[in-house]
Amino acid sequence: MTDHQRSRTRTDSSVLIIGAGPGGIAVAERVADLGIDFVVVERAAGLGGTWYQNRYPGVGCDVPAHYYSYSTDPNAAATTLFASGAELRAYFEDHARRTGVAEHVVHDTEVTDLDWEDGAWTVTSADGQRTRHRAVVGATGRLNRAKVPDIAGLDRFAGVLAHSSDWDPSEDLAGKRVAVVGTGSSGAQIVSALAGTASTVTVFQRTASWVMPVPNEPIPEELRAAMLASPERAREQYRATEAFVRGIAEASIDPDGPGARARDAQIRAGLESVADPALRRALTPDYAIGCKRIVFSGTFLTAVQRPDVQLVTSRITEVEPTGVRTADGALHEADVLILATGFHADNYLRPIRVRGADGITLDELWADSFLSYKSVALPEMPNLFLVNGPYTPGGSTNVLAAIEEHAGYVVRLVEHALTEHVAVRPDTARTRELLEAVRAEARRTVWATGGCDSWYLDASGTPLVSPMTIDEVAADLREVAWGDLVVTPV
Ligand code: N01
Repeated sequence: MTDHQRSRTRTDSSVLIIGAGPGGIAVAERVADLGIDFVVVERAAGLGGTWYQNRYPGVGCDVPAHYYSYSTDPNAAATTLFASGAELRAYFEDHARRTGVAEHVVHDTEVTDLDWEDGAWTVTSADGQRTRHRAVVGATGRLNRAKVPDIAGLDRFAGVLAHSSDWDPSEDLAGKRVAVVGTGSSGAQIVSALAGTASTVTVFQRTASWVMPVPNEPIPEELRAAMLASPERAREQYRATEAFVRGIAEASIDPDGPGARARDAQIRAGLESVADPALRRALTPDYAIGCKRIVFSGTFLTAVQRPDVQLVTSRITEVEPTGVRTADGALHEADVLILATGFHADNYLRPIRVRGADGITLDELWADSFLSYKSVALPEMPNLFLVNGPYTPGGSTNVLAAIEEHAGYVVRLVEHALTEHVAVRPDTARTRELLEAVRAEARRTVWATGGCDSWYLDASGTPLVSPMTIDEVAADLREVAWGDLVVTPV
């Protein structure tokens, strides 16, 4: 962080955006284009959200870089098919600087309370500062509150212990005995990166993941140079990659289609390549492909076959000072323990305390279900909007593409609220009606019927992700359905 950033402070403004990750930057850029005054608050010291926060070994994105970028600014600088965390951080930082958004970000500021009072939001941060804003946009992301498992003895571990998202990259793992809990996307990336560097890697698998074995090929230098030289060529590449990714992503919601058959054949062929039948059996999930998010990795299945990598499927009973004890009685000694155990994916804006119209809180609003209008607005919460809110499309999709649609729509509502001096919120009954349709459809998808548990699901087992395609989201958000909204003067 520069001193310039450190000295910036938050002041009253028309719009406050919470989060300077991919979502917050997308919203800020559009608000700035309209000449509206705004501020972005970010709890971290830098830009990029998840890509700023996550520094674990091997961190990267499982959506190809040429598509995992803003459609107006494809990532031409990426050096590999799937960009590393560092390249993504650089991309989002660079985009925020070039668009001027970075100048509006106040770092190291964690919002704790949002209170709707006298036609505007009072925003309180952890340092006690309060500011007033006519509209607030929550762009807090979904996967940023670490889920630390409740394993006995964790606090007694004598070595280095960290959740994947809190990993300190200056930690040298060469020659260390590393234990990794979890085999989701993060765990698979960590194991792949450490195999051959650490002296041993022990990976604790509670549930196997289906793995799509796509190699992370370098981007040919001629293509990279052509994209850097020509925005038109970069956009062409974005579109081509978009078509490829959507084919795979949409297989989750059309499990009988040709896309799903091709996807499944590739996944099963990868598994067949595991030479040891016992290891292959251990790595074979007992639920439908696509039920949990598929792990995209061209290296994980190779890594777990190495002699210095051990896959442990016996249940963890306890962590002891020197290692991890499993139900079969074995103690797996380790110098380092990395918890790749996922996130509290149903937090959304929380733990921010939100108090809307007539004092209703977000926890009260969400007591039965995650009531939200088209993932972007909340009943009873005037002029509070979201990107990547509940029921954003899921399943190997490119969340950035959904975020762009959300940002465009939200900014239209913000502009209307500010120019007309009104408060905009969705009608509660209409929101409930629309949501029930989404939830009923989501309950028919593989995420709910595939025989697994995952971070897609709410406590009732209903997916919190929508089975809509990006095109359907775009069509749904093309026009503002004013009849669904309650608009009152402020
Ligand atoms: O987390 P996860 P993640 N004992 O929740 C296991 C995105 N992401 O950080 O399946 C033993 O998927 C748990 O086991 P089980 C991406 O969307 C993207 O890996 O619950 N094991 C599971 O194996 C991804 O889907 C990239 O039985 C325990 C693992 O920990 C999402 O983030 C990269 C346990 C958690 O898997 C989350 O991925 C990384 C316990 N007590 C992440 N508790 C990209 O490439 C949990 N587990 C974009």
